[in-house]
Amino acid sequence: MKKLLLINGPNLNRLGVREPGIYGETTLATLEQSLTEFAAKLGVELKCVQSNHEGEIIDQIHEADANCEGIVINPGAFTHYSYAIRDAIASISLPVIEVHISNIHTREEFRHHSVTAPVTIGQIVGLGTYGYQLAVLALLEKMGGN
Ligand code: CA2
Repeated sequence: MKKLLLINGPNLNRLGVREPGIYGETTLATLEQSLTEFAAKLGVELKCVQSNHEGEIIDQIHEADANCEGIVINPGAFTHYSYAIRDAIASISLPVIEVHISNIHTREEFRHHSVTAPVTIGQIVGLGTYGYQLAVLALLEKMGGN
């Protein structure tokens, strides 16, 4: 069975708790459960992790290189400045897709730039939590369908 890793970065454990106008009303637990079910229907085992810590995210990326076939990552605010997470993604051989729930290009200037996107195969922004499903589909396509 194909294995994918979902990584959600800092503050995404607050989904559905605050700022529903920007991030929607879906909680992280609901997002992880529905994406796991969506992936299972496609014959994919999805492991879900969330961390508020840069080093933990880097460790997860390294470990996935040996255990998974692709990564969906929302690095949260680390997107905009973490060269360490960028280097971790560049250090592995898996396809990685970056997802942002909000449209980072219509928000504050500092959110417009991603230092991690250039080392991913693609970035999905502004489509809410649906973006995670699209990322799973795109990874499957990249891996040769199912
Ligand atoms: O749009 C996204 O998915 C972001 O990655 C979310 C990050 C933000 O720093 C990025 O610029 C864009 C922040 C996640 C914070 O999530 C919250 C959820 C509910 C309430 C407060 C924060």
